[in-house]
Amino acid sequence: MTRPTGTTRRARRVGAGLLAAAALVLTACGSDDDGGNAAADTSSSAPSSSSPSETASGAPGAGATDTVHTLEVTSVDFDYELPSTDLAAGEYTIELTNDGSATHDLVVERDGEDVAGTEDIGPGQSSAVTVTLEPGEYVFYCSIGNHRGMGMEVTVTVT
Ligand SMILES: [Cu+2]
Repeated sequence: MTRPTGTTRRARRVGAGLLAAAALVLTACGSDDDGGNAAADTSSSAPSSSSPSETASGAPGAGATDTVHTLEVTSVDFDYELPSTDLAAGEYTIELTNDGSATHDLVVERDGEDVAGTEDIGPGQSSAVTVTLEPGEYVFYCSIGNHRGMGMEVTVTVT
């Protein structure tokens, strides 16, 4: 009983092989017909020059990830001056320059938590701090004395 079954299986395999061979022949015939079209596609390789555009579109995205923005902030007594309070999310180097006559710093606060801050700097000095700003609301404030209460705080919206 075992041998006949094996024979049957072999027969089926042969049959499958023949079908596969037939399929290969059909495929070969089909590829011959496509040969002409393939040649046409090759000659029209000009449109494939669109690949550089794909590279170009990919470059800005990769660059944006690596870019560290510079945000120049000036502290005066008792306020901050900065180019904009609406920032795009990303990594920033905040450069604080003290144009006031008192010592100041700049602390980056989010949801009541300090996430970064510069050193305390005297008049004419500057200090930088790098921070990653995610979409949300931040407050830049001065942690010296009661400067924050005197108005040295600014809300920054990151989108
Ligand atoms: Cu201050």
